[in-house]
Amino acid sequence: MTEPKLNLVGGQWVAGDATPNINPSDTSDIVGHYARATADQARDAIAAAKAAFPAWSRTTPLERHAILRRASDEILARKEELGRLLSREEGKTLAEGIGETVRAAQIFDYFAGECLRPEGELLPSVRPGVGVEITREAIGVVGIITPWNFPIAIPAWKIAPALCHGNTIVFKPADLVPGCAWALVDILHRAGLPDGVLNLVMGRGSVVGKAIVESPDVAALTFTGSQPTGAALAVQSAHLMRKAQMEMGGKNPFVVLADADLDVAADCVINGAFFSTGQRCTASSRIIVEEEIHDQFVAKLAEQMSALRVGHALSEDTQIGPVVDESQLTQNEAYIEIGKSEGARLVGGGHRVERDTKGFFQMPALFADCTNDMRIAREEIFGPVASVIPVRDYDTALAVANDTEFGLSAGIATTSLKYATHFKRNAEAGMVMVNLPTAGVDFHVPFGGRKASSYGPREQGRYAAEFFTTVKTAYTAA
Ligand code: UN1
Repeated sequence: MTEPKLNLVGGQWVAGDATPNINPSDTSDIVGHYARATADQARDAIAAAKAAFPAWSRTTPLERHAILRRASDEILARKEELGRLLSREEGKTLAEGIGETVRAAQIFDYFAGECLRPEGELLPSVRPGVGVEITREAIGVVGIITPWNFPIAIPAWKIAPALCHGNTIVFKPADLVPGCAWALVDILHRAGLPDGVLNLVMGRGSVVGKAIVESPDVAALTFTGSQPTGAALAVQSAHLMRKAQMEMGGKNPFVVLADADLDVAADCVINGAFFSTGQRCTASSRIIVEEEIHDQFVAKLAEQMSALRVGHALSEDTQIGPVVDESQLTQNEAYIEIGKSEGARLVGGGHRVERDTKGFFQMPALFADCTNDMRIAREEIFGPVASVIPVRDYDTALAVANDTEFGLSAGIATTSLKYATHFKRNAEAGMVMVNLPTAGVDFHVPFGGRKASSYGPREQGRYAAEFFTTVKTAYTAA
């Protein structure tokens, strides 16, 4: 067994049950051993974060900037190594792993800059002889709970703004992918964060997550993960009068109009639905296609899909890595059966494939002849499975796109300015993509959705301040 990587509590690395981190491309490959924290350690971490808050929240913008900059530089300098670690523990391809690592570096770079752009307003009162100042203050201890599908980017886009705005952190990464989380915390610790400002507690939601979400000392909670968990955490946060930011599921539509450039449309669908093994909350899972081009488009997709290379995440020619683990793969397969039993036509894919190593390999699956009321068109599958829904015209396409409990991302392929403009205005989603995949977003602009997809203020870019600060209005008699 390799020396286990430990949790960071109050600036000390503390031991816990060492658990193997297994490579989904090759289950005989142990990425490393990581200590699972206990509930008591999580509580110690919260206490440490609380104790560190007064001093950290009063550091100068320049002090915080320097630390975030150093972290960004180190992540970028180590992008090959960290990208490889990411692909090894999560299963996305090496190109995707390195790309995500670069994105994490860019996020720290962006928020290093944000440290130097504090905002405030100074204005006259409506009363004579009184001045008003509006400032933003740090909130306190932020609980950060992240999913397994973006092991470095999502921790980065929660940790960077939390630190930038002067908060302290208790961070629980997904149990399946502690590797990148540990590396990121190690980098920030060495970059000069004072003890207790960033605490790492790896482990299970039922133990570590529970201790965090139940603590009244956690002043704000930011979570990305499944819809039912996020909804429960939002309710619990309301009871504690705590700020909550929940990024949950999606059932993202991608509309293909008859006037679309079908090469562009097919690229958007293949990328949006199947890259990163479909394991993105922004993945396109409902492909809504105008009847006029339906058969031609489905045939085109089927042809491109059969050429997709599924395999070991670290093999150079792999385009789609494995599913993250056995239970996710079993769930994907269950949905394939549900789709068939609902009367959808499986155009291709969905079956397990064997490779040189033992991993969770599944061919991407496409269903045709779907209706929007089928379970495969309503429930988030979180795997490489997409459903094609034929529609008569644009108006029906828009109605079907919006007929979902979710509202994260919505895409359209069209060459018509009229339809593109109408779709941008009328899609009930937080993010709209025209001739681009529904997944794959910039780091400097708001991220988030509507309806059951998101709860609370947007993440990323300047808008992150809405969640990571609280506004103060101060009146002074002259
Ligand atoms: C992206 O599409 O680039 O968990 C990011 C997720 C999202 C991130 C998607 N929160 O899949």
